[in-house]
Amino acid sequence: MNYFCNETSLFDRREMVLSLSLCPPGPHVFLLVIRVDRAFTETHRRAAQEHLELISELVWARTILLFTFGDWLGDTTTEKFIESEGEPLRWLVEKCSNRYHVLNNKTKGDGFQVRELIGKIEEAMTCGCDGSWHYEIERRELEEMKRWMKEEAERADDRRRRKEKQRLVAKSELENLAPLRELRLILVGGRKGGKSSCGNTILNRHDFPTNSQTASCCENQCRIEGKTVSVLDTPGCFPVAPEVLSTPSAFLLVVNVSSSFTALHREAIEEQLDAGELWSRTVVLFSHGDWLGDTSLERRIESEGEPLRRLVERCGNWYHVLDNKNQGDAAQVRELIRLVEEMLATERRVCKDDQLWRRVGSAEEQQNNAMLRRRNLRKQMSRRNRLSLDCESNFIHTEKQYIQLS
Ligand SMILES: Nc1nc2c(ncn2[C@@H]2O[C@H](COP(=O)(O)OP(=O)(O)OP(=O)(O)O)[C@@H](O)[C@H]2O)c(=O)[nH]1
Ligand SMILES: [Mg+2]
Repeated sequence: MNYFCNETSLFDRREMVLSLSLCPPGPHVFLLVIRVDRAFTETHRRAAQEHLELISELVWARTILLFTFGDWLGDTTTEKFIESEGEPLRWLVEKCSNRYHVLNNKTKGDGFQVRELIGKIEEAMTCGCDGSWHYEIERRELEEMKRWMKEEAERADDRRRRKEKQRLVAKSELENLAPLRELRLILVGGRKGGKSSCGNTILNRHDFPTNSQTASCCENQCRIEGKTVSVLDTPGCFPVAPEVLSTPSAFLLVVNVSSSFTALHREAIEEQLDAGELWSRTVVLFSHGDWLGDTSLERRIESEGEPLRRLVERCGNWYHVLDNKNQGDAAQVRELIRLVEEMLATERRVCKDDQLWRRVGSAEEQQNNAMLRRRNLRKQMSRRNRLSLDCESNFIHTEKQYIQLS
C-alpha cells in the first residue's frame, strides 16, 4: 500500500526529506533497499522513483541498490536475477548507473559482505557526481519546515486539550443518564479505509472479510462491558440515511491514518453523511494505528492539512485510532466505546424524547427493529446500485463519480 506518492501522507513525505538533516555533513549515499524474494513490478518501480525524487531529482547519482534476502538467490547470480526480473528492475539498475549489492541478513557476523558494500560505496564516490557526494536541504527550506512543525505541534496540543475538555463535560452529562444497554456502530467511509478490519477489531473476531472488497452490508454483535454492541459493516462510499438509525447508534467514519487525505476524499465523505445530517453522531475512526509509531494522532491530523482537519471538526473533534494489526488489544476498543458513549451523551440529552434513545424493551420490539433495519438497508443498497458505482475503478475516481451522480 501507499505505493504512489500522492497516497502517502504529507507527514511521511516531509519526514523523508527531513531525514537528511539528521546526518550532516556527509558524504551521503542512499541505499535503495529491495527484497529479492518478491516480484518487482512497475508499481514498485514507480513508488521508488516518486519517493526518492521527493528528496531531489539528483538523488539517483548517489544511490546504490541494496538487494536483501540474498539467501533466496541460491546459485543464481545477481546479474541473472536482474535480467530475469524484467524491465522495471532493469530500469532502476540503469538509473543507479549499475551500482548494486546483495546482502544476506541471515548470515550475521559475516563482515565480508559489508566490507564489500563499503568498498563499492567508496569506489562509486571516486567517480560521478562531479566528486560531490554531499547533500543538504537548503537552509531556508529547512527553517520553513521547522516553523511549520512548530505550529503543527502547537495545534496538535490544542486539539488534544480540547478533546480532553469535551470528554470531561460529556462524562458529567453521562452521569445523569441511564447507561446504554445496547449500542449500534455503523462503519462508513471510503473504499479500502479499513472499515471491515475495524469491525473485526471491535468484535474481536474475524467476522468481516478483509481480503476482498465489501459489497453488501453485514451486521454482527458482541458484548463489551455489559453492553450488546452491534457492528454494521458497509461497502465503501455507502450512502447513509437517517432511517438506518433504529437503536442508539453512532457512525464510525473510518479513515486510514497512514494515507494522504485530500479535498476529494473529504467531499465524497461529506456527501455520504450530509444526506441525514448525521455529523453529531459521528466519530472519525482512524485505522492503521500501527503506522503512527511515536507520533501522536493529533500530530498526524494537523500535518495532513485542511481537508482532514475540517472533517474532524465537522465530527465535533471526536476521533479515535485503532491498530487493527493488534486485534487482541481490548483496551483500544473499550476506549472507543467510552468515547462513543460520551459523544452520544449530549445528543441524548438534547433529544430526550427521540424514540431512537428509548431503550429497546421487549423481544417483539427488538424483532420489529431488526426487520425495520433490514428493510432500510435493502432500500439503501438498491439506491446505491442505482448509482451504478463502478467498484473496480480506483478510489478517487469512484468518489468523484459518486459526487457527480448523486
Ligand atoms: N497495517 C495495517 N493494515 C490495516 C489496518 N486496518 C486495515 N488494514 C489493511 O488495509 C486493507 C483494507 O482493509 P479493509 O478492512 O478490507 O478495508 P475496507 O474499508 O473494509 O475495504 P472495502 O470493503 O474494500 O471498502 C487490508 O489489507 C487490511 O489488512 C491497520 O490498522 N493496520
Ligand atoms: Mg470492507
